[in-house]
Amino acid sequence: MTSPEREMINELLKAGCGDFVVCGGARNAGLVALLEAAEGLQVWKHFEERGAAFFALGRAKDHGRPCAVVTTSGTAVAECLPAVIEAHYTCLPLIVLSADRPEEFRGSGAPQVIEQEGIFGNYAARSLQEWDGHGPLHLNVPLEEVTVEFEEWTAEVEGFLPTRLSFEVRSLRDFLDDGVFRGILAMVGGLEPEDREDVFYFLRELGIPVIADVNSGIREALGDLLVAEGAFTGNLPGRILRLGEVPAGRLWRDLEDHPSTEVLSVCRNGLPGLARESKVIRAGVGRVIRGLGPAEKIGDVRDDFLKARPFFGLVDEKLEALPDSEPGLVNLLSVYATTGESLFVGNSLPIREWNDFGQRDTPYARVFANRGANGIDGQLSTWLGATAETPDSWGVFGDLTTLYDLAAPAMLSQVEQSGRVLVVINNGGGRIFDKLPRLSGLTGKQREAIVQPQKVCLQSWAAMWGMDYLKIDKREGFDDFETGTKTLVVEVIPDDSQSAEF
Ligand SMILES: Cc1ncc(C[n+]2csc(CCOP(=O)(O)OP(=O)(O)O)c2C)c(N)n1
Ligand SMILES: [Mg+2]
Repeated sequence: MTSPEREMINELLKAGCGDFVVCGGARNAGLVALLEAAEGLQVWKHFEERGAAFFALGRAKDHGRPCAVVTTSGTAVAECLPAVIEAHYTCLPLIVLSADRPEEFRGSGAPQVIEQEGIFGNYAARSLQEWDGHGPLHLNVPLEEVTVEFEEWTAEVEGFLPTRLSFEVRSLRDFLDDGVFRGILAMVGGLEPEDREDVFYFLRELGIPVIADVNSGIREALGDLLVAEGAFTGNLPGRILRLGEVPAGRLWRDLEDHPSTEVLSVCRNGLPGLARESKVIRAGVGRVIRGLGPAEKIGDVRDDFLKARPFFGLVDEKLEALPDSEPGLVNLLSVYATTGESLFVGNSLPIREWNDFGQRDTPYARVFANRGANGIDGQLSTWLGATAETPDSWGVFGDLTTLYDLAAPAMLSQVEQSGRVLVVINNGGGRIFDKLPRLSGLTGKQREAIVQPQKVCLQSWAAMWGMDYLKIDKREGFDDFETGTKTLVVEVIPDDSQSAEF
């Protein structure tokens, strides 16, 4: 027997998708039932489509192959938009498979009928034929009637073969050759796991200074090459080579106003990440670097920047003097997290503070973040998807970021929980906005509307989802830290007055 449901699933299997997150509904019941009856597929269940789509994005981050979220018709489809956007900018193969009512229902106002066809606009390909595997795909299936199959069957998932990205090494070579005379700084944002080793050895051979974000996965391995971003304020080099995703720090944004610094980006999405003039190579970063062949040391350039090194010394002194400040506690967390198997760093201050204040000696086994559109939505869900099969996983999030994704722990019973640590840095709102110089003159009322201060305690939320809980408001609080078989929520409350001195 063949049904539209069966045909659609077969297409996805051929495209290399063997991982599905299903959300309940009547219109997609045939799809869900078919997937649940299959041998050889991974099927996750969630009731909330926004989180489900981010979870699916996390799965794609984890294994690099497509993962599909399966929704019913109506607003359920629309809930997937934020994750689709994130997948678009990070070039991840997230698939949305949405059940729809037949064409004649469009525009009728009938129950649960919305304009689903093309709802994601330019963010997603609309057919397998136009999909290159480097970003999201939306397949919308109009169903006359729902066909539910009850029999078990065996699914055969084929290999996933995304189109190869360009292979352009010449502009990179030219950029490096010229850099000898102008001074080159490398800025490394998030990297795909398979690119990390190549980037690391390449930078070591070049011997140039590097500002590396924690989600590059190489930050802590760089040793002497790693320099602090703060040291470059007002002291920009002639050239910047950016590898991977857009770096999180201030310096990258400042480049917007410094056109005299030439920038070349090598990244998967081919977007320059700057509105002003710069160059970009759209490519798998590791592949282009391998194509370049052995890199030659760019002799004395590094010496120009050695003066930047002491900057870390100043940071370390402050961390010691202010141990219960937010940076101080983040630093301590960064040491504890080295015992984990993986680390997800949330947006807003967590990723920035980890870059600036995290330990710099021990690389993390696997590191993730969502830096495509810098959203604070879906962060916990993405983390759970990315580490569904990994024990001892650490995720570090802001308080508003956590409050945004309160239903994410619904997935906990389906994922590996042993040694899982969910850290929430509860500084009472979106405190990144207190750091923005442009916002320093706000009145109390204006500040409240932007920072959105809050005073919730996460203990009962932890209990609600069966998670263990530990509250830490000073360094010594870590003495009680112990992971177990259940997820442990660590609510970290920094000392505001110490944080203010940073
Ligand atoms: C979906 C979404 N809404 C709003 C924002 C704007 N935004 C950026 S950071 C932030 C505050 C986050 O607060 P919290 O998670 O507590 O982190 P903190 O700034 O305190 O580190 C907001 C609202 C965003 N990035 N994404
Ligand atoms: Mg906060």
